[in-house]
Amino acid sequence: MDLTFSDELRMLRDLARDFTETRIRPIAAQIEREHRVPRELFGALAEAGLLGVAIPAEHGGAGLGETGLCVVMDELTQGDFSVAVTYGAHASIGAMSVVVGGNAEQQRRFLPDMASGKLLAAYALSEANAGSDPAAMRTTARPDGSGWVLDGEKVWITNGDVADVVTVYAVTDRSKGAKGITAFLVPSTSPGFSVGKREEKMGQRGSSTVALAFDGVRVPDENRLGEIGGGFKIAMATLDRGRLALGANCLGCAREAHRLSVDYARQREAFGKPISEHQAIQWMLADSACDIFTMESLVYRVAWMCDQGQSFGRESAIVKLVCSEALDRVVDRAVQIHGGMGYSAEYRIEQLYRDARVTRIYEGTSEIQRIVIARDVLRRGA
Ligand code: COS
Repeated sequence: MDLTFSDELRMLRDLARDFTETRIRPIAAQIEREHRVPRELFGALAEAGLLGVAIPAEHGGAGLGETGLCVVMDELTQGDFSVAVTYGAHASIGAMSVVVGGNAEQQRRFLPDMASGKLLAAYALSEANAGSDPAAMRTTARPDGSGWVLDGEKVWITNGDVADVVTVYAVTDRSKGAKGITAFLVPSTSPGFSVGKREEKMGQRGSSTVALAFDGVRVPDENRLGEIGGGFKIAMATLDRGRLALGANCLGCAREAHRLSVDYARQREAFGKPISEHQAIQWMLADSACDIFTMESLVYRVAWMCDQGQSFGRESAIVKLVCSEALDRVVDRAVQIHGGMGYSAEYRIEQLYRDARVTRIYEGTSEIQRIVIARDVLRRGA
C-alpha cells in the first residue's frame, strides 16, 4: 500500500505552498480588514496554473483530480480561509458541476476557459427557505421556444458577484419533487440576472457571499446541464466533491491554528517556564495533533477513492462531518492555549476561530451529513 504523493502532487503542493507564502500571507490582514479578496488574486492563481487543477487535461486543466484540488485547498487555507473558499467556489463546486454534469460539447465550451481563469464559475443551489432541503426550492425554469426562462432568487452564493457563469438549479416540474429540478449554466451578463445583498458574516469575511435574482432570465437549451429533471443528482454529486474539498479547507485551517499554538506555547511563560512545559498545554497540543492526523488521513484517502472512480458519497459526508468538527476542537484549544491573547483581534487565532465556525454549516450541516451517512449505512450496510 503506497500512501505517498506522486512527484506531480509534490510539485503541486510546493507550488501552492509558495503561492500561499508569497501572494496570500502578505495580504491576509488586508483581506480581513477590507472584507475583500482582491480580484487580481484570481489572475495570479490562473497564472500559477492553480485554477484548473481538477479539470481534466483534455479540457485544459492539470488533470490532478480531487487529490490535486485537496492539496491546493489544504495549502491556500493555511494562508487565508477566505481566499481558499473563493478559490473553491470556482475550482471545486463551480467547475465541478460541469465536470460532473456537462455533456461533451459543454465541457469543451466551458472547461478550458474555467481552467485558464477566463471564465469564473459559481454554484447556486440554496434559497432563503431551502438550505438543508434544496428540493423545496422555489426558483423556476419554464420552457420557452428553444430555451428556458428562469425566475427566482438564490442566497448564500459565494462569488455570485464576480462569477461569469453560474450553475443555477431550478424547478422544471414541481409535481416531481427532487426529480423535477434541472440545472442551467447561466452567464452573469444575461438580462434579468442581478446581484443582491452581500452577507455580513461572522468569519471568512473576505469571501463574497451574495444573493442572486433571476427575473425572466432567458437561457438557451444548449446551456441546460444534464437531463431535464436530473439537476438534483448533479447538485448532490457536485456537493460530494465539494464536501471533500471542504475537508481539506478544515485540515489547512487546523494546521495553521496548531502551528500558531505550538509557537505561542514555546514562547509564553507562566509559573517560571514556557507554558509548553506544562502538561495541561501538552495534552491540548497532543489532542490537536491527533485530530489533524485523522483529518489528513481521511481527506487524502477519500480523494484517492474519488480519483479511482470509486463511490465515495458516504465517505465524503464522513470527511465533512469529521473534519469540520475536528477543526472546531482544534481552534477552540488554540484559543485556550493563547489565553486572553486568543480572544484579542490582535492575534490571528481570533480570526481562525471565527473562520472555522461555518464549516459545520455550509455545504450541508453536520446534521445533514449524519443523515447522508445513516441512510447509506441502512441501504448498503455498515
Ligand atoms: N449523488 C447522486 N445522486 C444523489 C446523491 C448523490 N450524492 N444524493 C442523492 N441523490 C439522488 C438520490 O439517489 C435520489 O434519486 P433516486 O430516487 O433516483 O435514487 C435523488 O437524488 C433524491 O435523493 P433523496 O431522496 O435522498 O433527496 P432528499 O430530498 O431526501 O435529500 C439530502 C437528501 C438531505 C441528503 C439532501 O437534500 C442534502 O444533501 N441536503 C443538504 C444540501 C446542502 O448541502 N446545502 C448546502 C448548500 S449548497 S453550497
